[in-house]
Amino acid sequence: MSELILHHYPTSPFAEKARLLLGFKGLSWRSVKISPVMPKPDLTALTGGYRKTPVLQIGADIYCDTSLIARRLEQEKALPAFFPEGQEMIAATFAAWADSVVFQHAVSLVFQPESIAVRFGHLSPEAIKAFVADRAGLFSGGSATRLSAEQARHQWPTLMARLEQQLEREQGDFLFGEPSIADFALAHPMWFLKATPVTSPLVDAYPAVSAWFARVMGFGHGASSEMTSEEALEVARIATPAALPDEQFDEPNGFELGQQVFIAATDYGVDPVVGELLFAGREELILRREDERGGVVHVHFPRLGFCIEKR
Ligand SMILES: N[C@@H](CCC(=O)N[C@@H](CS)C(=O)NCC(=O)O)C(=O)O
Repeated sequence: MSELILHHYPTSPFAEKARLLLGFKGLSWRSVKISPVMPKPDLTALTGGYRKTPVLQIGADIYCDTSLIARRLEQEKALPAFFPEGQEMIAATFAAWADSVVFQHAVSLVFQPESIAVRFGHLSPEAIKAFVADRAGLFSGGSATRLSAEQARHQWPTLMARLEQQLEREQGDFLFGEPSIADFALAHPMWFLKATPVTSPLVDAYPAVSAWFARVMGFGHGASSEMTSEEALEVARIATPAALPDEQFDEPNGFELGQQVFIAATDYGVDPVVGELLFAGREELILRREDERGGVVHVHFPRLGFCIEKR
């Protein structure tokens, strides 16, 4: 059986989400550290251009986006579930909202000048400049627009008051009683804010949220051991991609299997990946591509938030 390989870096909130997903399932995994800024030649050799963090690799199968990574981990180990029976839609939809709306608030709050000064205080002015330029590139060409810090500060108390009330009144220990993907998607923006004393009070002021956050973090990260990016490429090169899912689905825009297409995220980090469309299902799209170093790989994307274009 192929190992689970997570390509990530320590300070990434979405990587923290993925690490907690692995911890919740009690899985063992290999950890490949990637750069927080472009270029990422060993990662894009596997993905074909997708640059966001994190990426999950299982042999020669590459999974982009934590919403799909969660579904793949659920296949790996069904219980405890991210999508508890009867709550599949509410959990997934809440998670998508937290991953976009709540996360974008957290980004704007963390990137306020007072916060940047502390968070990036250890970096040289040149390194900060390079990071800011990289993130400007990340956000160019997509549908996501940066929320101003002022608007984020203005709206944050409403989001947190609603959350505090939900958690105070909920019978169980988690957002919707038992844990679900919703908890992990909401926890990583809080984790991002809690990283420095400047933004931490934005979470700490809410006791029910703080107690819930501690419970989610308590799932930990599972057991991991380091792997180099060269080793991960070699794993992909010698592996054969997994069999395609067995699902009947009519592709609504008429794309045909075998066709050469581009797939890209629509919000930000919209770098297109070129390949042969192998599978298009309700939740997932799969491209086949060949890389000089990684060999034949299948790159998996969620349907939601990604687009397909004819090559
Ligand atoms: N929808 C994506 C979002 C991932 C994301 O925004 N990751 C950030 C880091 S937290 C990123 O890619 N930043 C740029 C980079 O790492 O190159 C997911 O769920 O995986």
